[in-house]
Amino acid sequence: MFKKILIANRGEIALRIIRACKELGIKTVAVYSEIDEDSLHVHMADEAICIGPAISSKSYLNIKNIISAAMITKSEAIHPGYGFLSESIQLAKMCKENGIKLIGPREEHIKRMGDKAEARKTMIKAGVPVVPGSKDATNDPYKALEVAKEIGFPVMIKAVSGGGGRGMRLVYDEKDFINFFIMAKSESKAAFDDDSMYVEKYIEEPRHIEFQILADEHKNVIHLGERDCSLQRRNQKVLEEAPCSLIDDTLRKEMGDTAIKAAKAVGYVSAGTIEFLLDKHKNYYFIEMNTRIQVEHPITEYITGIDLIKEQIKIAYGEKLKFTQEDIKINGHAIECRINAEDTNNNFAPSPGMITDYFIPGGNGIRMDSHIYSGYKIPSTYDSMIGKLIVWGKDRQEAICRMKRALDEMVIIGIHTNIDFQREILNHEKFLKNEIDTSFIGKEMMK
Ligand code: MV4
Repeated sequence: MFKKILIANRGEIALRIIRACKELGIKTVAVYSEIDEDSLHVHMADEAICIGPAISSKSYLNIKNIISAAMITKSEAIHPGYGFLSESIQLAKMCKENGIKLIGPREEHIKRMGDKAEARKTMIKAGVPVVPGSKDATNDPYKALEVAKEIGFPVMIKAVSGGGGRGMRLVYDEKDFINFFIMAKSESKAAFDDDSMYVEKYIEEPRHIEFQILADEHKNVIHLGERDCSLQRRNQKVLEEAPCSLIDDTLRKEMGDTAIKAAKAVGYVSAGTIEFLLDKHKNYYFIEMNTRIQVEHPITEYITGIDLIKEQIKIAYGEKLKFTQEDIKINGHAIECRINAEDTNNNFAPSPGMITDYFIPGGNGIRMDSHIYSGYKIPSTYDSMIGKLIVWGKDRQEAICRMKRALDEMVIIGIHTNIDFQREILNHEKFLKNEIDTSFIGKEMMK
């Protein structure tokens, strides 16, 4: 097994990876920016190296400094976590050139799945259902309009280099298409330096369902069930749950087999996520593949009993998966509430600052993945998520009840948080009746 791993991330996911390494007997190296000098991952790691100033481009996105830190500390592998460099082709390249193992997918997988139009083509060839839409990408609004007219409005304009909702635009009426396309294309050019776009039929009020995949370097590929990530605000997930109560065992097997087919079509290795849209008639369509560990991975860990970060590390070391698809059993129901330092009464504005008091909920089936502590100063430099509260229950009702109790116990003094917003969701009649889809937060919670 690896002797030392460098964690190229910060916050709760850096802690999460350090904890998995410690349990595997692996030494850890933390990297941190100047403003993160007192962050918990720095104190928890065996070694820590400052890689630059607060601004991400000069620290957590600074590939040269991260590779140098790995060389200086003789780290055999780098775990990028999620966000930052977790889907960076350049990091994958530099790791390969320097004989450092990147714990995650290979460069060609990141490239192929990072191009969302290419990913569609790969899936069509593999017989994976995709949303009706463009065969090829284009930056020509009139060519795109022809595709839109063929598939029929409403349509979704998407950026080839986008993903996660970035560079996406919904168009209901043909008369708006050209202008919306030109705007989306220029946003994509500005954000990703790529103005290639594609068009899909808009799936009305779908569920956003993602299947967790584990694939080793010996062509073994399994799925660990699904996560329902439909509750999103401005394409940021707010609350996720597993399993999705709309999916019965028959549909789960069918969608899981399709997710495995998608991963095999790519020749994928490591942990990955196949994203589907599930419509009201239970038709499902591939939309994206994420080639990284995801924020919401703990709810899958809770219902399957599998430590996904440890599995990623073992796969990267070349080990075979120790279990087959038949070994994977979904037990109970898990919910994750993202805890953000934001002022929900002030348009969810970030709320950085000093945490003067902090009490973590406890008891049966409660997990709090967070790097905050009493006396910790939340910087304004990075995103506002300060932790994830995850609960497990024998069924959805018990999980909801437990989550409400945990949110009531949680104390975070000194900053604003979205805890009350989470509580409102959990008390909402439509949520309790599981009558939710991707429009729920926009329609029901932002009135
Ligand atoms: C869609 C869609 C409906 N139809 N594509 C959002 C993020 C990215 N993973 C893809 N997403 C979607 N793609 C088609 N053809 C609905 C979503 C979607 C969504 C859209 C608007 C507001 C919230 C959303 C939450 C999840 C998924």
